[in-house]
Amino acid sequence: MRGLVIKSTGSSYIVRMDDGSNAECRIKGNFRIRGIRSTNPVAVGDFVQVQFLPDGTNWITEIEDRRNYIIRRSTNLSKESHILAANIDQVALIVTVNHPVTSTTFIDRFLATCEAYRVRAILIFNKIDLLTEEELVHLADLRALYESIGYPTLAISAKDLNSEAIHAEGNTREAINALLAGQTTLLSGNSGVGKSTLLNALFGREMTRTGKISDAHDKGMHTTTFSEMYFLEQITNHISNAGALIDTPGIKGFGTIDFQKEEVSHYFRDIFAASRDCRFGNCTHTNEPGCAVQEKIITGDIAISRYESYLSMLGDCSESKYR
Ligand SMILES: Nc1nc2c(ncn2[C@@H]2O[C@H](COP(=O)(O)OP(=O)(O)OP(=O)(O)O)[C@@H](O)[C@H]2O)c(=O)[nH]1
Ligand SMILES: [Mg+2]
Ligand SMILES: [Zn+2]
Repeated sequence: MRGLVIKSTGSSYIVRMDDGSNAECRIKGNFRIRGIRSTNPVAVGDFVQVQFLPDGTNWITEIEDRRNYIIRRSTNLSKESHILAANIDQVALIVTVNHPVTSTTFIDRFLATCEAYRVRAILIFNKIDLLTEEELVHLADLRALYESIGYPTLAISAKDLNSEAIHAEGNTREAINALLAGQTTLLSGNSGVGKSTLLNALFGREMTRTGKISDAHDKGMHTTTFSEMYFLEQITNHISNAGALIDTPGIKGFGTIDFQKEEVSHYFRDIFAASRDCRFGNCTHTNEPGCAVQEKIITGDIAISRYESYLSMLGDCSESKYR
Protein backbone atom coordinates (compact mmCIF):
# COMPACT_ATOMS: atom_id res chain seq x y z
CA MET A 1 0.00 0.00 0.00
CA ARG A 2 1.19 3.52 -0.82
CA GLY A 3 1.86 6.27 1.69
CA LEU A 4 3.73 9.47 2.48
CA VAL A 5 6.58 9.57 4.99
CA ILE A 6 5.64 12.24 7.54
CA LYS A 7 8.18 11.56 10.27
CA SER A 8 11.63 10.09 10.35
CA THR A 9 13.42 9.14 13.54
CA GLY A 10 16.38 7.48 11.90
CA SER A 11 15.39 4.00 12.94
CA SER A 12 11.70 4.13 12.13
CA TYR A 13 9.34 6.12 9.97
CA ILE A 14 5.76 7.23 10.35
CA VAL A 15 3.92 6.83 7.06
CA ARG A 16 0.57 8.46 6.32
CA MET A 17 -1.17 5.81 4.23
CA ASP A 18 -3.43 6.74 1.33
CA ASP A 19 -6.44 5.68 3.42
CA GLY A 20 -5.54 8.29 6.06
CA SER A 21 -4.15 5.93 8.70
CA ASN A 22 -0.62 6.24 10.08
CA ALA A 23 1.77 3.29 10.13
CA GLU A 24 5.08 2.99 11.91
CA CYS A 25 7.47 1.40 9.47
CA ARG A 26 11.04 0.26 9.23
CA ILE A 27 13.46 -0.35 6.42
CA LYS A 28 15.82 -3.23 5.82
CA GLY A 29 19.40 -2.49 6.84
CA ASN A 30 20.77 -2.77 3.34
CA PHE A 31 18.21 -0.47 1.75
CA ARG A 32 19.97 1.90 -0.64
CA ILE A 33 18.70 4.06 -3.44
CA ARG A 34 20.53 4.68 -6.64
CA GLY A 35 23.94 5.28 -5.22
CA ILE A 36 23.12 8.20 -2.92
CA ARG A 37 25.26 7.48 0.11
CA SER A 38 23.11 9.01 2.75
CA THR A 39 22.58 8.66 6.47
CA ASN A 40 18.86 8.45 5.76
CA PRO A 41 17.84 6.60 2.61
CA VAL A 42 14.19 7.50 3.23
CA ALA A 43 13.26 11.11 3.98
CA VAL A 44 10.17 13.01 5.08
CA GLY A 45 8.18 13.79 1.94
CA ASP A 46 9.00 10.49 0.24
CA PHE A 47 6.17 8.47 -1.26
CA VAL A 48 6.72 4.82 -0.43
CA GLN A 49 5.20 1.36 -0.69
CA VAL A 50 4.57 -0.37 2.62
CA GLN A 51 4.27 -4.08 3.25
CA PHE A 52 2.29 -5.12 6.34
CA LEU A 53 3.45 -8.48 7.71
CA PRO A 54 1.28 -10.85 9.76
CA ASP A 55 3.65 -10.48 12.73
CA GLY A 56 2.58 -6.84 12.99
CA THR A 57 5.73 -5.28 11.57
CA ASN A 58 5.53 -2.85 8.66
CA TRP A 59 8.26 -2.49 6.08
CA ILE A 60 9.02 0.15 3.50
CA THR A 61 9.78 -1.83 0.36
CA GLU A 62 10.02 0.83 -2.30
CA ILE A 63 10.57 4.59 -2.70
CA GLU A 64 8.93 6.41 -5.57
CA ASP A 65 11.13 8.63 -7.73
CA ARG A 66 11.53 12.02 -6.09
CA ARG A 67 10.36 15.22 -7.76
CA ASN A 68 13.23 16.90 -5.91
CA TYR A 69 15.15 16.78 -2.65
CA ILE A 70 17.68 18.79 -0.69
CA ILE A 71 20.87 17.23 0.55
CA ARG A 72 23.49 18.56 2.87
CA ARG A 73 26.75 17.06 3.97
CA SER A 74 27.07 16.80 7.73
CA THR A 75 30.55 18.31 7.62
CA ASN A 76 32.72 19.39 4.76
CA LEU A 77 35.02 16.43 5.07
CA SER A 78 32.40 13.77 5.49
CA LYS A 79 31.10 12.00 2.43
CA GLU A 80 27.96 11.00 4.22
CA SER A 81 25.06 13.10 3.11
CA HIS A 82 21.76 13.80 4.73
CA ILE A 83 18.54 14.25 2.80
CA LEU A 84 16.67 17.09 4.51
CA ALA A 85 13.38 16.34 2.75
CA ALA A 86 11.95 15.14 -0.54
CA ASN A 87 9.22 16.41 -2.86
CA ILE A 88 9.00 19.94 -1.51
CA ASP A 89 7.70 23.12 -3.15
CA GLN A 90 9.92 25.55 -1.29
CA VAL A 91 12.31 26.11 1.56
CA ALA A 92 11.68 28.71 4.23
CA LEU A 93 15.06 29.43 5.75
CA ILE A 94 14.48 30.84 9.23
CA VAL A 95 17.28 33.20 10.25
CA THR A 96 17.98 35.59 13.11
CA VAL A 97 20.08 38.74 13.07
CA ASN A 98 20.78 38.06 16.75
CA HIS A 99 19.95 35.52 19.51
CA PRO A 100 21.48 33.52 17.86
CA VAL A 101 23.38 35.20 15.04
CA THR A 102 22.83 33.48 11.70
CA SER A 103 25.93 34.05 9.57
CA THR A 104 25.59 35.30 6.02
CA THR A 105 27.88 32.45 4.97
CA PHE A 106 25.34 29.98 6.30
CA ILE A 107 22.50 31.80 4.52
CA ASP A 108 24.38 31.95 1.23
CA ARG A 109 25.51 28.34 1.30
CA PHE A 110 21.96 27.27 1.97
CA LEU A 111 20.58 29.46 -0.81
CA ALA A 112 23.23 28.16 -3.23
CA THR A 113 22.19 24.62 -2.41
CA CYS A 114 18.55 25.49 -3.09
CA GLU A 115 19.63 26.87 -6.47
CA ALA A 116 21.57 23.69 -7.21
CA TYR A 117 18.52 21.55 -6.46
CA ARG A 118 16.21 24.06 -8.13
CA VAL A 119 14.05 24.57 -5.07
CA ARG A 120 12.55 28.00 -4.42
CA ALA A 121 13.78 29.63 -1.23
CA ILE A 122 12.35 32.33 0.99
CA LEU A 123 14.07 33.98 3.93
CA ILE A 124 12.16 34.54 7.16
CA PHE A 125 13.97 36.80 9.63
CA ASN A 126 12.63 35.94 13.07
CA LYS A 127 12.81 37.45 16.58
CA ILE A 128 12.61 41.04 15.46
CA ASP A 129 11.12 41.86 18.86
CA LEU A 130 14.59 41.29 20.36
CA LEU A 131 16.54 43.56 18.03
CA THR A 132 18.14 46.88 18.96
CA GLU A 133 17.78 49.95 16.74
CA GLU A 134 21.15 49.19 15.23
CA GLU A 135 20.25 45.56 14.59
CA LEU A 136 17.00 46.64 12.95
CA VAL A 137 19.03 48.72 10.49
CA HIS A 138 21.19 45.68 9.78
CA LEU A 139 18.02 43.63 9.28
CA ALA A 140 16.71 46.17 6.76
CA ASP A 141 20.04 46.05 4.90
CA LEU A 142 20.01 42.27 4.75
CA ARG A 143 16.42 42.16 3.54
CA ALA A 144 17.21 44.73 0.85
CA LEU A 145 20.24 42.68 -0.24
CA TYR A 146 18.38 39.39 -0.58
CA GLU A 147 15.30 40.96 -2.15
CA SER A 148 17.56 42.60 -4.73
CA ILE A 149 19.02 39.19 -5.60
CA GLY A 150 15.50 37.82 -6.02
CA TYR A 151 14.69 36.07 -2.74
CA PRO A 152 11.44 37.01 -1.02
CA THR A 153 11.97 37.95 2.63
CA LEU A 154 9.74 38.38 5.66
CA ALA A 155 10.51 39.80 9.08
CA ILE A 156 8.51 38.40 11.96
CA SER A 157 8.33 37.72 15.63
CA ALA A 158 7.07 34.15 15.82
CA LYS A 159 6.42 34.65 19.49
CA ASP A 160 4.00 37.52 18.79
CA LEU A 161 2.59 36.18 15.55
CA ASN A 162 -0.98 36.03 16.80
CA SER A 163 -0.98 39.04 19.07
CA GLU A 164 -2.69 42.29 18.17
CA ALA A 165 0.46 44.32 18.54
CA ILE A 166 2.44 43.70 15.40
CA HIS A 167 5.92 45.10 15.43
CA ALA A 168 6.25 48.19 13.23
CA GLU A 169 8.83 46.55 10.93
CA GLY A 170 7.19 43.15 10.95
CA ASN A 171 5.06 41.29 8.47
CA THR A 172 1.57 40.21 9.30
CA ARG A 173 0.27 36.73 9.78
CA GLU A 174 -1.57 37.17 6.45
CA ALA A 175 1.70 37.73 4.62
CA ILE A 176 3.05 34.47 6.01
CA ASN A 177 -0.14 32.60 5.22
CA ALA A 178 0.06 33.83 1.64
CA LEU A 179 3.59 32.48 1.25
CA LEU A 180 2.79 29.09 2.76
CA ALA A 181 -0.71 28.39 1.42
CA GLY A 182 -0.96 25.35 -0.81
CA GLN A 183 2.78 24.66 -0.64
CA THR A 184 4.85 21.98 1.00
CA THR A 185 7.44 24.06 2.82
CA LEU A 186 10.61 22.84 4.48
CA LEU A 187 11.52 24.89 7.57
CA SER A 188 15.24 24.95 8.13
CA GLY A 189 17.88 27.04 9.87
CA ASN A 190 20.28 27.04 12.82
CA SER A 191 19.17 25.64 16.15
CA GLY A 192 17.23 28.12 18.27
CA VAL A 193 16.08 30.49 15.53
CA GLY A 194 12.44 29.64 16.20
CA LYS A 195 11.37 27.09 13.58
CA SER A 196 9.22 25.13 16.00
CA THR A 197 7.92 28.31 17.63
CA LEU A 198 6.74 29.52 14.23
CA LEU A 199 5.09 26.18 13.52
CA ASN A 200 3.24 26.24 16.84
CA ALA A 201 2.18 29.85 16.29
CA LEU A 202 0.79 29.06 12.86
CA PHE A 203 -1.24 26.14 14.22
CA GLY A 204 -2.27 28.10 17.30
CA ARG A 205 -1.34 25.23 19.64
CA GLU A 206 1.65 23.22 20.73
CA MET A 207 2.30 20.83 17.89
CA THR A 208 5.91 20.30 18.90
CA ARG A 209 8.35 21.16 21.64
CA THR A 210 10.40 24.36 21.60
CA GLY A 211 13.62 24.95 23.47
CA LYS A 212 15.66 27.51 25.30
CA ILE A 213 18.59 29.52 24.13
CA SER A 214 21.70 28.85 26.19
CA ASP A 215 22.60 31.81 28.40
CA ALA A 216 26.32 31.38 27.94
CA HIS A 217 26.54 31.22 24.17
CA ASP A 218 23.22 32.56 22.90
CA LYS A 219 22.82 29.36 20.89
CA GLY A 220 19.96 26.91 20.43
CA MET A 221 19.99 23.58 22.26
CA HIS A 222 18.90 21.28 19.42
CA THR A 223 15.42 20.77 20.78
CA THR A 224 13.87 19.29 17.64
CA THR A 225 15.58 15.99 16.93
CA PHE A 226 13.38 14.50 14.19
CA SER A 227 11.95 15.84 10.97
CA GLU A 228 8.18 15.88 10.83
CA MET A 229 5.52 17.04 8.40
CA TYR A 230 2.44 18.93 9.63
CA PHE A 231 -0.63 19.44 7.44
CA LEU A 232 -2.02 22.96 7.15
CA GLU A 233 -5.52 21.58 6.49
CA GLN A 234 -5.74 21.27 10.26
CA ILE A 235 -5.93 25.05 10.49
CA THR A 236 -7.71 25.86 7.25
CA ASN A 237 -10.88 23.80 7.68
CA HIS A 238 -9.80 20.72 5.76
CA ILE A 239 -8.87 22.23 2.45
CA SER A 240 -7.30 19.16 0.92
CA ASN A 241 -4.41 20.97 -0.78
CA ALA A 242 -3.80 23.47 2.02
CA GLY A 243 -0.13 22.61 2.06
CA ALA A 244 2.23 21.34 4.72
CA LEU A 245 5.18 22.39 6.85
CA ILE A 246 8.18 20.22 7.61
CA ASP A 247 9.88 21.07 10.89
CA THR A 248 13.48 19.88 11.03
CA PRO A 249 16.32 19.73 13.54
CA GLY A 250 18.51 22.85 13.58
CA ILE A 251 21.69 22.58 11.58
CA LYS A 252 25.12 24.06 12.19
CA GLY A 253 27.42 24.25 9.23
CA PHE A 254 26.14 23.66 5.79
CA GLY A 255 28.50 21.31 3.99
CA THR A 256 27.70 21.39 0.32
CA ILE A 257 27.63 18.48 -2.02
CA ASP A 258 30.01 17.64 -4.81
CA PHE A 259 29.99 20.91 -6.73
CA GLN A 260 32.44 21.46 -9.55
CA LYS A 261 34.51 24.61 -9.14
CA GLU A 262 33.14 26.02 -12.38
CA GLU A 263 29.52 25.60 -11.36
CA VAL A 264 29.66 27.28 -7.95
CA SER A 265 29.10 30.74 -9.45
CA HIS A 266 25.95 29.46 -11.17
CA TYR A 267 24.35 29.14 -7.76
CA PHE A 268 25.00 32.76 -6.76
CA ARG A 269 22.47 34.63 -8.90
CA ASP A 270 24.12 38.02 -8.43
CA ILE A 271 27.61 36.75 -9.22
CA PHE A 272 26.39 34.67 -12.13
CA ALA A 273 24.57 37.62 -13.69
CA ALA A 274 27.70 39.77 -13.51
CA SER A 275 29.98 37.01 -14.82
CA ARG A 276 28.60 37.34 -18.34
CA ASP A 277 30.78 40.44 -18.72
CA CYS A 278 34.00 38.81 -17.50
CA ARG A 279 36.78 38.79 -20.11
CA PHE A 280 37.34 35.05 -19.80
CA GLY A 281 34.57 32.51 -20.11
CA ASN A 282 36.13 30.33 -17.43
CA CYS A 283 36.77 33.22 -15.02
CA THR A 284 36.70 32.08 -11.39
CA HIS A 285 36.38 35.73 -10.24
CA THR A 286 39.41 35.44 -8.01
CA ASN A 287 42.40 37.07 -9.73
CA GLU A 288 41.73 37.14 -13.46
CA PRO A 289 42.06 40.42 -15.39
CA GLY A 290 38.86 41.93 -16.77
CA CYS A 291 36.68 40.30 -14.13
CA ALA A 292 33.25 41.97 -14.07
CA VAL A 293 32.46 40.43 -10.70
CA GLN A 294 35.49 42.07 -9.08
CA GLU A 295 34.44 45.38 -10.62
CA LYS A 296 30.94 45.09 -9.19
CA ILE A 297 32.32 44.39 -5.75
CA ILE A 298 34.31 47.62 -5.95
CA THR A 299 31.27 49.61 -7.05
CA GLY A 300 29.19 47.97 -4.32
CA ASP A 301 26.80 46.28 -6.76
CA ILE A 302 27.77 42.89 -5.37
CA ALA A 303 27.90 42.57 -1.57
CA ILE A 304 31.24 41.58 -0.03
CA SER A 305 29.40 39.09 2.18
CA ARG A 306 28.07 37.29 -0.90
CA TYR A 307 31.52 37.18 -2.46
CA GLU A 308 33.04 35.80 0.74
CA SER A 309 30.41 33.05 0.80
CA TYR A 310 31.22 32.28 -2.82
CA LEU A 311 34.92 32.00 -1.96
CA SER A 312 34.15 29.73 0.98
CA MET A 313 32.31 27.35 -1.34
CA LEU A 314 35.11 27.48 -3.90
CA GLY A 315 37.43 26.54 -1.04
CA ASP A 316 35.36 23.42 -0.36
CA CYS A 317 35.82 22.34 -3.94
CA SER A 318 39.59 22.48 -3.89
CA GLU A 319 39.58 20.77 -0.50
CA SER A 320 37.63 17.86 -1.92
CA LYS A 321 40.34 17.23 -4.52
CA TYR A 322 42.70 16.16 -1.77
CA ARG A 323 40.30 14.04 0.19
N1 LIG B 1 11.78 36.81 21.78
C1 LIG B 1 11.51 35.86 20.90
N2 LIG B 1 11.84 34.59 21.18
C2 LIG B 1 11.56 33.64 20.26
C3 LIG B 1 10.93 33.95 19.02
N3 LIG B 1 10.79 32.81 18.33
C4 LIG B 1 11.32 31.83 19.10
N4 LIG B 1 11.77 32.33 20.26
C5 LIG B 1 12.42 31.58 21.35
O1 LIG B 1 13.62 30.98 20.88
C6 LIG B 1 13.84 29.74 21.55
C7 LIG B 1 14.11 28.63 20.55
O2 LIG B 1 12.94 28.44 19.77
P1 LIG B 1 12.64 27.07 19.00
O3 LIG B 1 11.34 27.27 18.29
O4 LIG B 1 12.76 25.90 19.89
O5 LIG B 1 13.84 27.04 17.94
P2 LIG B 1 14.12 25.95 16.80
O6 LIG B 1 14.58 26.70 15.61
O7 LIG B 1 12.96 25.06 16.63
O8 LIG B 1 15.37 25.16 17.43
P3 LIG B 1 15.84 23.62 17.19
O9 LIG B 1 14.64 22.75 17.33
O10 LIG B 1 16.86 23.40 18.25
O11 LIG B 1 16.44 23.58 15.82
C8 LIG B 1 12.61 29.51 22.42
O12 LIG B 1 12.92 29.89 23.74
C9 LIG B 1 11.56 30.42 21.83
O13 LIG B 1 10.61 30.86 22.75
C10 LIG B 1 10.58 35.32 18.77
O14 LIG B 1 10.03 35.68 17.73
N5 LIG B 1 10.91 36.22 19.73
MG1 LIG C 1 12.74 23.05 16.76
ZN1 LIG D 1 35.09 37.10 -13.28
